[in-house]
Amino acid sequence: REVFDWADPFRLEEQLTEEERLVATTARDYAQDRLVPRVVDAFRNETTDPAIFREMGELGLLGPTVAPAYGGSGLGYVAYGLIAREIERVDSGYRSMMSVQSSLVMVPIEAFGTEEQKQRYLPKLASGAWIGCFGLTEPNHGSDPGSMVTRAVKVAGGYSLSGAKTWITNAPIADVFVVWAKTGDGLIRGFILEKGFKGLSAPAIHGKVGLKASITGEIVMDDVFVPEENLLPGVTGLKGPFTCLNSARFGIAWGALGAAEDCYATARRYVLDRKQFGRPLAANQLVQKKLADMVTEIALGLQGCLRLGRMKENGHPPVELTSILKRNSCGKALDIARTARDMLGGNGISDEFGIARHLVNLEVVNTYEGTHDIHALIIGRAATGIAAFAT
Ligand code: TGC
Ligand code: FAD
Repeated sequence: REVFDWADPFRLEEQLTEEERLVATTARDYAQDRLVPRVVDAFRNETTDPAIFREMGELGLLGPTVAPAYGGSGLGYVAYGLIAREIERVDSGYRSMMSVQSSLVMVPIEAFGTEEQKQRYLPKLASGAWIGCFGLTEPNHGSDPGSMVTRAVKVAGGYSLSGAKTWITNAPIADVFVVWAKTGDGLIRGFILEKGFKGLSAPAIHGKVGLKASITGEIVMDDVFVPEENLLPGVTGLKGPFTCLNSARFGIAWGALGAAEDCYATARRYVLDRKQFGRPLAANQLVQKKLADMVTEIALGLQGCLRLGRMKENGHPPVELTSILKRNSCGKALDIARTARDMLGGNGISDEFGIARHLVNLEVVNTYEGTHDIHALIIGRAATGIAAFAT
């Protein structure tokens, strides 16, 4: 009979195209060879190496859904998911850096920008020469971005932006800022700001307990003049930022499972090697059940991600499918990381084994891009027709 593959039970690999397999191998080799050696130190010391963007850009890992005419690779959504999975197998912070650049900055410029904006920004973002960030969340408006108070007042030749965004990935090292603000008519519009614009600053937020290899900051705007040509003309309303989030949340659904796979593989190896009471920990029924639960959730979750990726490549599936998978992957990955941490006993607490780092990272991943419960409410609204979060 055919042999069970503990690392790929449903043979995801076989369901990929030749090109997708190549992308996954490229991303995995890069992540294992270049990111693994850096991650413990980066996490311990809260350092983010901006060179990572250029390295990823050289390998074509940035903007995989963006057209080659603008420097993207045009490989598609499954390729994007596979990249996220391989990078997050090492650390969610590195995936965060990549997915903000690819989905939250490049996607809106390609989808809603002018030809001039696409030519000016996308090739430099794709190569990693420029780093991007995405400002939606405000100090008093996180799950409810529609209530944002950042304002864009029309002035001669452009707009004057005032307000503050917080918890913004990449902000302190960003060259390009995609910022969402309300204009005089109360509509949300997207603006592209550049480092050095007068009145714009991006102080770092320190003291995070998770995602420490990825720098986070605020975006503070004090009457920042933004020329008319830096307005994203192609969209108004929450549809703008949510279109970007659809793409990033899809990547997170794959990425969180990459982190879960690393926890599962580490725990499996550990319980096979480690002996207590005269035999391997893996010989105990309780331990085997934990591994069985892990591989079941990972394998089913990845099949869901692949299915949604194919649907996205063939059309516009309901956005609630992304909520199902973002929520499921993050919640299940968190459970898996907690269980794996326990299976390593005291060693599970050491950052040398990576599991505790995945665990605290996944707490963040479960929160950003829509919390676990907010995605439940999005799915619940679609299932019932009643919006539980509306007044
Ligand atoms: P709602 O009435 O549902 O929608 C308003 C308008 O938006 C449209 N829309 C979407 N369009 C495209 N894609 C989607 N997923 C969309 N969802 C909604 C909708 O059709 C409507 O358009 P129109 O033309 O009719 O006006 O808006 P609501 O205010 O009721 O929404 C509530 C809720 C809870 C669903 C929403 O606010 C939400 O998703 N909140 C979560 C906020 C969030 O995810 N923030 C993420 C910030 S970015 C981030 O975390 C980056 S971390 C990245 C990293 O480091 O990796
Ligand atoms: P709140 O919205 O205040 O929620 C607090 C709690 O209340 C949560 O449990 C939530 O589920 C619950 N809750 C809220 N409303 C309801 C309701 N109606 N019913 C039931 N429960 C509810 N944002 C960006 O714009 N760009 C970024 O690059 C970015 N990067 C981030 C990086 C990090 C490290 C972190 C931590 C966050 C980042 N965020 C970013 C912000 C992130 O998207 C928000 O933290 C997230 O959307 C939640 O918003 P909040 O923190 O204001 O929590």
